[in-house]
Amino acid sequence: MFRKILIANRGEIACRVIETAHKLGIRCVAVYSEADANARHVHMADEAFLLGPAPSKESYLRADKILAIAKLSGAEAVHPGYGFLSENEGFAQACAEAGVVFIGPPVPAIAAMGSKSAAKEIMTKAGVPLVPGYHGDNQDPAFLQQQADLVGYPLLLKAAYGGGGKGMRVVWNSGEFAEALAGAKREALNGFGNDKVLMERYLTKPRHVEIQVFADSFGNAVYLAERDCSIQRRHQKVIEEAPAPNFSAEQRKAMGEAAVKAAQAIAYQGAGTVEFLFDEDGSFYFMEMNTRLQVEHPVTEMITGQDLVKWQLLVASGQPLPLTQDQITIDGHAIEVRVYAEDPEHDFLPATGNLTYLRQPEASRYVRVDTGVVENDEVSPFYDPMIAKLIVWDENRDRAIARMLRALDDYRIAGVKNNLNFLTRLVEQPAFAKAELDTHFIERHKESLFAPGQSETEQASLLAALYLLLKERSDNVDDQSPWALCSGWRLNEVPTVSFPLIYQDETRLVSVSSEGKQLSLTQQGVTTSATASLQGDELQTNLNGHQVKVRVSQYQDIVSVFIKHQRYDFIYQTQVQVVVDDSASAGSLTAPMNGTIVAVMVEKGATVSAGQTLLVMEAMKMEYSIKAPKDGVVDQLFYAAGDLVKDGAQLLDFTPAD
Ligand code: MV4
Repeated sequence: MFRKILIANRGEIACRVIETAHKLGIRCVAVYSEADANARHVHMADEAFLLGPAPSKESYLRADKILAIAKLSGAEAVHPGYGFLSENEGFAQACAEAGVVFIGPPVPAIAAMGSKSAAKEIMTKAGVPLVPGYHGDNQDPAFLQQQADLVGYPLLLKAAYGGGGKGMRVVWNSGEFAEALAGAKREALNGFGNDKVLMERYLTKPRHVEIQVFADSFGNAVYLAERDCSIQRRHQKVIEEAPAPNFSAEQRKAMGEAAVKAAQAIAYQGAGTVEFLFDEDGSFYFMEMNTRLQVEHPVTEMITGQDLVKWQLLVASGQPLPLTQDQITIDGHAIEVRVYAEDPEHDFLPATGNLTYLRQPEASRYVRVDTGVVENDEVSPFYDPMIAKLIVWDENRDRAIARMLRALDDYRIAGVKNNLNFLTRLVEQPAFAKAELDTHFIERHKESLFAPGQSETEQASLLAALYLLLKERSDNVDDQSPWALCSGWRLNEVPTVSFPLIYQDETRLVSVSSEGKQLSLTQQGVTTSATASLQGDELQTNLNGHQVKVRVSQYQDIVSVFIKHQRYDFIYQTQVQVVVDDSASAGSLTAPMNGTIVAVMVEKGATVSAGQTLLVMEAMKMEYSIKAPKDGVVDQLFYAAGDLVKDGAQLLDFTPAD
């Protein structure tokens, strides 16, 4: 086994690889860009080297630098993770030439799968089923039209060197073909520098089912069940699960054996994935083979109990596969969702920013979180905005869904827009429970997936106000200053304290008054009686007899209330108006709480009018304006800016005009 490896990647997959390597006693060398100097993968590694500036081209794609670092650090092998250099033939070749083991398939196997049409040619010869179509070299438009008419419609044009669904065109009838062909060729040339296309019968409602395969250098090859990855949007997987629902043992075996045949046809070694389209009638067709460890490998690990990174390390170091086909069994059901920094409400625009608050569900035998970030990390615009993969396992699919919903509830992120709420809606879809899966799932259910949720803004703003109130109180209690000896807030001396909270550009005013522990909240004329306690980020409240427990986080002036996987962000304006009760203030004005005088707005002897601000006080992060209750004269001022005042202290002498 290797003593030391280099991980040529970042984020969750770099962390994932380091975890297994460390379990096996292997030292890890990380590489990082300037944006990742403090990243989790760097901290987890035993040593780390700077590659260069943040853009991938200047860092994680610098094959030359990475190899030089491998040599320099004495790493015997390089794990490329997924993305970046993982399927780069040139890099795998350069590793071989430098005497560093590339933890992946042999160079010719990567090369064989690089061209879709060449891959299909190989698979045809190997007897792996393909969608009927044409994928030959003759690209003459008239010839292709002829072939298209033979294949029949609807038909799909694909770029031979394409990927990710780019350069695909559906052709519904013969008359549309010529124009679609020209378009597909143009797109293929622009996108992939080669205008070769292939065509296939178009399957209108397929499932994406892929097989995990593994092969060693002794000619052994096995499959580790399948994954259903049908729930995608724009060729980005969103949910993956294993095993594929409603799959018979016979189907699993047939597809698994076809995948192994595919791997053997290209003398594969290491971890690979063979993708199939699975048609409604139960037939399946080879689509492509991914020559890397995939993002969604954890669902396979959860149902097989195997560590696929360990398998990769074993095979790459020249050892045989740890299990034979007969020894590989599946147990239960696993589901993975990809937690992304993105805005589902705005066409899934990638989001960036600081993860000001990040709470993950607790890991257990049922719940796994694969992530490369920690609280306060930045989601930068330079890389894939995936925050984490949330994976659950249970005895069956129904229970796994329940686990997932609970885990999503326990996942809380503030500071960056994310898809947690969208994922919850997906997993909650009745059609998902019924496993009515195909590649059009999201499109088909978009109405309910994007319907405006039942808004609980009213309740959220009450909770935000309660949080701020209790936070203030506990901050005062924790205070080591002499103020801590005083009774803290005596809210009953404040006729009304208002919390102005801005929610989606609208200000909501929540007024709070208290009598001992009993609080009274008023918002838009509606009064709610409440009691509340705050422990860390957990706010427990009783609102008109309904006990609720929610989590609240605050970052600077943003207060985030989490109610049922929905996040409500309020901007808390710290300028607060204290409406002083007339009768109580005849002759003098007193401090409504312990605090600091921020500004004295009038001079001794000044004639003032009712409502005019006389003093501004600050208590924790809030400012309070002390206003003249009536027209009158300020006879005496007792404090200056910067002075500390105690709750109840007389601030000034005031003589009303009448
Ligand atoms: C297809 C197809 C229907 N019929 N081929 C999309 C990405 C590329 N790897 C293959 N893709 C498809 N090929 C035939 N003959 C439908 C898709 C497809 C798809 C496949 C898997 C997962 C999601 C998809 C979303 C749209 C289209």
